[in-house]
Amino acid sequence: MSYYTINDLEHYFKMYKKSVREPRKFWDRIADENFVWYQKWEKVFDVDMQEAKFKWFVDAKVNITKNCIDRHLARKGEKTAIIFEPNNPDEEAQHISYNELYKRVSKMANVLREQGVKKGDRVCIYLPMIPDLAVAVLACARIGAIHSVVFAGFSAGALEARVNDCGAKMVITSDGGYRGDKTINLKGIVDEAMPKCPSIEKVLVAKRTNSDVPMQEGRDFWLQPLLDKALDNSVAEIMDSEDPLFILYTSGSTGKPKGMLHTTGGYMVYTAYTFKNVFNYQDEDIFWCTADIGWITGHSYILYGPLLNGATTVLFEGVPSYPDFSRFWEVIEKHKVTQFYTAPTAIRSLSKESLEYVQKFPLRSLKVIGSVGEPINEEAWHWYNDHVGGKRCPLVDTWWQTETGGIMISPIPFVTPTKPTYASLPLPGIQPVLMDELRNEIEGNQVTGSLCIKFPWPSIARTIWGDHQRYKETYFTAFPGKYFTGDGALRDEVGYYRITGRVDDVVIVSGHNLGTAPIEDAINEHPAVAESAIVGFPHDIKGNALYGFIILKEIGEGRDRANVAKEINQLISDQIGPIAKLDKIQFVSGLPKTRSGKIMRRILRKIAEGDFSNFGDTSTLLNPEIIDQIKNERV
Ligand code: 7RM
Repeated sequence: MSYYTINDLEHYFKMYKKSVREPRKFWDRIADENFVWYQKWEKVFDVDMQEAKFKWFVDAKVNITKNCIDRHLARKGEKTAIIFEPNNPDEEAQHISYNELYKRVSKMANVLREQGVKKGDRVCIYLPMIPDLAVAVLACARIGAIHSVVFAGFSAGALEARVNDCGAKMVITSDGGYRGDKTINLKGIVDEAMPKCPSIEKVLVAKRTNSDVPMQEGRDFWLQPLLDKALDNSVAEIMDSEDPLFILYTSGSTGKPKGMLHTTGGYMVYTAYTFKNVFNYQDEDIFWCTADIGWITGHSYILYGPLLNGATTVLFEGVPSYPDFSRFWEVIEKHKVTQFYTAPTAIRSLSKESLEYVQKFPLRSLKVIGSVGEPINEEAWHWYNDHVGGKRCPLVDTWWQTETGGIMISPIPFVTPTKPTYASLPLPGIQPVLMDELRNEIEGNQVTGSLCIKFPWPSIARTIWGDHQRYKETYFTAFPGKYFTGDGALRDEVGYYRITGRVDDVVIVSGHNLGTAPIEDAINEHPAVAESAIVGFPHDIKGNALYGFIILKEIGEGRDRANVAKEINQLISDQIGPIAKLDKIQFVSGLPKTRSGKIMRRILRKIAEGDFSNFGDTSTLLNPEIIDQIKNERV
């Protein structure tokens, strides 16, 4: 019986039980049989949930790029590792083989070493979604430098904060980047940030747009000439299993972003294992995850997970709406993509467009489709399942976090029956529990509570860079001895989980605990509503009242806003109860969102309260200009 690959439901339950009863044996076998190690571990893990200390594959020695690249060369050297699909469909796609990837990563690793980067140094990577980004990430891992990828849509202020928090020594960027019909002046943004980044010694600049950019003598270097001179083979650094691999910043509920630190051995084992099973990856498959590498989904499921399995992974530079709304479907057809992994926000926005965009393409190559980033609502689930998956591809709704490193709760395609809006069952090794307000574990089914994980898993983040206390307080204090996810969840009659949203998205109105998600679901059923976000604001009598920010679709003839507002409250009354009716309704043209589609509710809360003094860190917003607009039109 295979340990690595789960074949059917019975096999899943067997593996799951084994992983709970004998976690050491379970992870020992997976790690032992599927990776190359310089030296094996003394102990499978050494963990302490109270102190938030975790070690996996203790004292083992490994290099993750040996596992991502070198070990595939003998049998699959000519296989395509990365398909680069440019922003502009007229530009030719690139197929980078494992042999080629080895050479490119080696050259980059040699350049970094020559430029003075050493094991343990932090390197900030601020690049668009081009092959140099993948190569730079892997080159850092090859030499033991800690990469910190900053999404190329972030501002100079966001870049500066991230560089300074981790004390990066180098920035790798490009002259510019393409996104849809826009170009972004990345080097200009770096230049703006650098005067306030004293730790930076060098800036390496890749060419993408060939735009004219100023280069500062002694600090800035064009990457290509350095690569041209470098040797195309390299020795991988021997890393301890617990040596840091990367830092990735994620926004907290308060101002300062948290630099989540992931280490080497456990992250490697868990991302590889989950990629293989959650996407049912087979040798000839072409896998496409549309996330940006500046996000954990890109780290784990564009780069590390696929490459660890010797897969072919698509790296897409563009956006779903350029040159038109059929771009995703056209790319699936063009490269015969077999697994497609995207976010509900993309699905929702594409489902608002004409069906012709997707129906033009048969999409017969697809076998599995996936979703990640937020709860996928019923309507979007069905649209995705029917029109993209053709009702024949299992839809995997994958729940996980930057902090968890890899997918935690998800159907396994062709194994776990899917159920709309449910992430379904935990993967082997993951022990979710639901907790009540009194910090007691809620047993049984058909219950809701705060989602915690009661046993560590290999890819759990090890700390917040430079602030272990904050790490402990944020994740291990609310429910002692457990990891608190911050999400609420429901467990149905068969034990399937549905993630309902962040638990802080709850408002107490006249003593009633109201989750904002079900209210939003009710509102969204109104035919004129495109999207909505509900927050609470202080109210003299009720304690809190509800404020709704609502985006309308084009309003048809004979419909006015006042009527729509009335109808919305009627819908809420009917579906949830009059207690959940909105006191204030503001129609807006957009909501403040992060790139992965998460609404930044703390901003809406502030606006609803009428407190415009300090919105905290807004650098991760995709559309910061919306704040002023919403503020000015506050009701
Ligand atoms: C991978 C990622 C994490 C938060 C998480 C949830 C929400 C993610 C789902 C989901 C419902 C899902 N990392 N979330 N996936 N909610 N169903 N399948 O998104 O750190 O950026 O965000 O995202 O609230 O806690 S993240």
